[in-house]
Amino acid sequence: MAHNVLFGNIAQDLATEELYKKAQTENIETLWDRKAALKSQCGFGEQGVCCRICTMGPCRVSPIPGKGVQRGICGATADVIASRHYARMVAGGVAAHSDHGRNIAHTLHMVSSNGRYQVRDDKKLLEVAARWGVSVEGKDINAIAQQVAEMALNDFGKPFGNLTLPGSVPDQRKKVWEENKILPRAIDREVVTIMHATHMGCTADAESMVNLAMRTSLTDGWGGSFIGTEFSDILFGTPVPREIEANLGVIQTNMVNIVLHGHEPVLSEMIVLASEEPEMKALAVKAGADGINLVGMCCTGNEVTMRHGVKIAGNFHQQEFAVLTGAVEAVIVDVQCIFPALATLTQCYHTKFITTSPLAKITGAIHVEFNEKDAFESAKRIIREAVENFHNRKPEKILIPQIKSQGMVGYSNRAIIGQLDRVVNSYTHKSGSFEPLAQCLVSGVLRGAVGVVGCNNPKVKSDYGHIEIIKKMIANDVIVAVTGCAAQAAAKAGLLSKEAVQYCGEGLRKVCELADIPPVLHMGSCVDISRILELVGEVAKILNLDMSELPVVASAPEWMSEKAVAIGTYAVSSGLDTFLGVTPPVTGSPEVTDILTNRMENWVGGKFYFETDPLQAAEKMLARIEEKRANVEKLNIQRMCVTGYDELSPGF
Ligand code: SF4
Ligand code: MSK
Repeated sequence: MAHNVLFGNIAQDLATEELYKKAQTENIETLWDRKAALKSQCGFGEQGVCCRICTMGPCRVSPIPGKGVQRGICGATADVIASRHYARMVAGGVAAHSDHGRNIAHTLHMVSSNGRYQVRDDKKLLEVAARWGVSVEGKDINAIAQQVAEMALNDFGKPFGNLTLPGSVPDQRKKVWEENKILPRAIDREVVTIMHATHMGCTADAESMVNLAMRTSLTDGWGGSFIGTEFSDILFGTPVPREIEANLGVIQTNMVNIVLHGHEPVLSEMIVLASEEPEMKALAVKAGADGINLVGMCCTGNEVTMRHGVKIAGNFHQQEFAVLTGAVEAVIVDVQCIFPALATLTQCYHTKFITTSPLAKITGAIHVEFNEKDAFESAKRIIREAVENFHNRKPEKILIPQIKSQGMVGYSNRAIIGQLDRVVNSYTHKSGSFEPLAQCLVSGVLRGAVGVVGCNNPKVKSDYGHIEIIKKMIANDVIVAVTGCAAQAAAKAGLLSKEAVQYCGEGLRKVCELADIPPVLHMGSCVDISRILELVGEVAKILNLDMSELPVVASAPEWMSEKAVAIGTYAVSSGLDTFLGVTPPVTGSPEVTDILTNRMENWVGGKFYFETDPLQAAEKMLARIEEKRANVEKLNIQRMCVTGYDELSPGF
């Protein structure tokens, strides 16, 4: 097999580069080789003008107006084809995130006082019960949890009415959604509506198509993902700040190494619990290891690092490289972002590739079905498979790059408020809110805030986009919230560490030192972008502004999945400009491109920017933040006495 990718060009982090060299020496194929083997990718597909919705096609139409074939056999234009494809991507992403939320809701419904799934955060449950209108008087905590779970599950398929929106949505935003007819209905219904509307012979109008996609996307951010996050916190605990390590150097030579990869915390929580059992540890020692070393990858990695401090092995593009260390006994996966390539790759080593979800069976993997009803026993079975594999290691194949970084994770909104309260004078300031953050934004000590989220994509050198954008933001006093694989990129680059204040502008540095936080806040997994929505919504409410008026933007520098299209669309629909570092497959339609990057702003106050150069993107983000600052600078906010922040808020 030919390796066509030059060393030094694939990833920002040296651990991956080191292992890519090993792959070349051992003649092992990775994503980079498969990317190179594809040579040029299909231009029609890349621009979104290939339709295969019915079997009269596939129809490829010209991306250039007036030149070449302008219509598919049914008469669909590039605008129709590209907008339908975009809407289907949104529906796919919403379905994945929301089904994740649904699974967590089902798990919440299973809680009992003596079972493996229990309510770990009563306070959060009571807050959530209030939002769902569940009366708690005289009820046992498990009964409350079950009723809350039922209410949420009904929101997926209720026949009438709208989605139960969280209280963090400002009234101004709801009005925008009403005016634009994008106030979402039941989650499943919106996904089905897109599948129906994009069927052959339905919507053939780009504006209407994008409008439907926007409504559907909102059921993800403020629905399925929101439920996923809140219910995970109730079940497994609301994250608190903790120090962790990240990168492939967290894999250890003398331990049974188990990579947890995928998305949902239901299985991984049980694996963490089971791995701590003396029986499991004894088994590992008996096998000749010092113990069991769980490490995380992608969003499962984010879930378990936030709640248990499980070390992060890496992000999306490192899943193959973890196996290439030759020291991984098992890769255990549930759903989403799993390379089928792991099945063949793991056969080159002793690594067992274990799938656990009926939704993500992979040819060549060992399937050990995870069953929530006997969750703990399933988890132990899976760990046993890994431990018993330890003796199959081939020492000559082991190479663990000695590269890792330290950083802080676990900044749930409750944790952020807790940090802010440390510097609040409780006599004059209502503690327990984002007010200090709002003040810092108004005064200009913080110029703005940005959410940097999303995946890796081989169209971009891994992590390069994430890191360049984050560095530029913090240098300009813009605080950064990260989730998903962007968060792990930041962790590997040391940007989640409190020492990263050295890269900050003066204002952000002072805020971080006072609140004792890093300038880049790890807020969790991809579904946890709902935490960012909640935070932005609450700050907007404090300032009596709409979310679109805040100096806040979103960025997905290296996105690749349909989920990211859903996220970007709900971010824009929530009023946040969203900067995409990989151009979505719509540019074959000037109409759809114009809607997404221009006209959407007239509808909802936010729009997409397509900018593949991260340095250019960063400049545009800063310019947009400065533009939106006018909305907060005109606010005549009564000066609030906030110890420590006083010196930062001279304008109050
Ligand atoms: Fe071609 Fe129209 Fe069928 Fe699409 S729906 S494949 S454009 S005939
Ligand atoms: S895991 S969706 S590669 S962020 Fe959420 Fe990473 Fe993107 Fe998967």
